[in-house]
Amino acid sequence: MDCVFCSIVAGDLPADVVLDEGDFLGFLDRRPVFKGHVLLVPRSHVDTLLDLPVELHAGLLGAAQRLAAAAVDGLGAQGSFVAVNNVVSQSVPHLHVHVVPRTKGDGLRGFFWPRTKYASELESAEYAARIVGALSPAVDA
Ligand code: DGP
Repeated sequence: MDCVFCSIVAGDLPADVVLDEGDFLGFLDRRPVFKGHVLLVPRSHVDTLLDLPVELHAGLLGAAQRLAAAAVDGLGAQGSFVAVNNVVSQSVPHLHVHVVPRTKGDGLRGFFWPRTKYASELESAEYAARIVGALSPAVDA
């Protein structure tokens, strides 16, 4: 399969690796939102978060949490933005968690997430009900 992140995992493409552990690899995004922006990937190829096997759920979140802490402790960021694009806005179809260092006044606020409003409490309740109706049961890891 021709996957750029699989090539980085395999060592066939260079990357600035910051986390190299059992099931996961973390490396610098080559086009960072801010310097120190990390991409965290599972070594085994899955396209999106929806495809991630349950046994990797906790490990992925734990690694993302530690990278978010390292952005603060290592880079002096005040916080971070942790995000996953699934299909839409996803340019590389190998699951990757963005860990972006954030500091107040860095310019990202407002640009990234334009907000809307519900027309009524009935409409918001309808949206909530549709999600609840489609939600799969929790699975024990
Ligand atoms: P997304 O748009 O959410 O799929 O983010 C994909 C990111 O991957 C994007 O910010 C640029 C980064 N990227 C793409 N190709 C490479 C690469 O070959 N090396 C590195 N380090 N990052 C890459």
